[in-house]
Amino acid sequence: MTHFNLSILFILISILGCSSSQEETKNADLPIDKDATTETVALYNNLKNLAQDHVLYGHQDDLAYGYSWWAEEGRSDVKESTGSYPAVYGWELGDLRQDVDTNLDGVNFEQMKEWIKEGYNRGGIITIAWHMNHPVTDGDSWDTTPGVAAVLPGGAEHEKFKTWLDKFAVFTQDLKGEGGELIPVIFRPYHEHTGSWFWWGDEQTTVEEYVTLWRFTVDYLTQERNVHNLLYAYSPDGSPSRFQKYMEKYPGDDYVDILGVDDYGTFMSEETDLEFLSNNLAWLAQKAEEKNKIAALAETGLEALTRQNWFTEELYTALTMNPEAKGIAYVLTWRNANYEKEQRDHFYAAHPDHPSASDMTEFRNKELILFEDELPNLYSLE
Ligand code: BMA
Repeated sequence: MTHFNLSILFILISILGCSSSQEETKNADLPIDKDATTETVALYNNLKNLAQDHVLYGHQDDLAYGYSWWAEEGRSDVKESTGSYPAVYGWELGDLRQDVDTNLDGVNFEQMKEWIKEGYNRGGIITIAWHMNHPVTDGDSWDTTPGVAAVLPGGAEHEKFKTWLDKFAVFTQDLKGEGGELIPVIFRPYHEHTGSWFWWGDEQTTVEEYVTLWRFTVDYLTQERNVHNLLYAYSPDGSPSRFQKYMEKYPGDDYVDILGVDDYGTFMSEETDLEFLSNNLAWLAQKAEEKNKIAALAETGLEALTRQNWFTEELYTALTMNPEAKGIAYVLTWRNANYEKEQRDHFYAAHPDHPSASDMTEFRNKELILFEDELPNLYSLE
């Protein structure tokens, strides 16, 4: 064969070998994982576009339990209060390391996978946080003994730590949609590290340790475990003294897809500083735009909704007071702990008997806010 014919043959093979998924994603922005699955790339691009006009609403543990029920098919406090499931479903992997089948709040991991599939199949977005156990003391994530140095390469618990990441990798590869495709997940590890209540916290960890922990996690999952259905969300605590440290331990643009923030502090006193939160969200949205990434209010809420109109008067105000704040992609309120099980009012979304249900419905009806039944297809680039 002549050199010319060989070249033609090579070009033909290249064209034929280019899968439809590569074709589909070729003009799209890629997340930090350049081998991310087609659906993950689609979610990244679609969420970024949707954020220009909307903010999606999310709720932690929404399908697993509510204030007055536990693991009942189809139920959701959010749906029963507002008429729709949330657009974003948050899940939690604390205790995954142990040989136990439930997480730290009693949610069964196998059932969790089914709820994740259910939410995804309806078009929702999945995000996972991890109150990871203490690698040295075997305590929980609130054990503030410094622990990061021990899990880094060369550290005494590095091998043990890798087995936890392995468990997580296996968990993520079990998440498949109806067509067998991997379900994209927004992974939000080592959160609120500008506070000092976790073993990876501010006082517990140097800049270098935190950055190395984060980068090791991303590299290990993508390169060693071939996990390619994750977007990575960074979410420092956003209270005044802590928001100033937002970039101090930032792992770098090559390691973060979503610039998030967790903020409960704003709503904890009667003197809530909505303007402060609104300005922080505006700053985040602007930073995300500069970096061609996504911004989010990754965790927030008013425990027990003690101010009935919190959704419209406080949360919505924070999302709109500074017009740039609207640029964030989603907001997630924390879980509705089951009262019978936990004997406390630890809930952050309305439940149908709560007086906030109508206010939450009013929030849902705002043009800016999207719940699940208003979502376009987020998993295709068409
Ligand atoms: C916390 C509380 C805890 C819970 C943990 C993980 O903020 O809700 O009760 O165990 O999140 O879900």
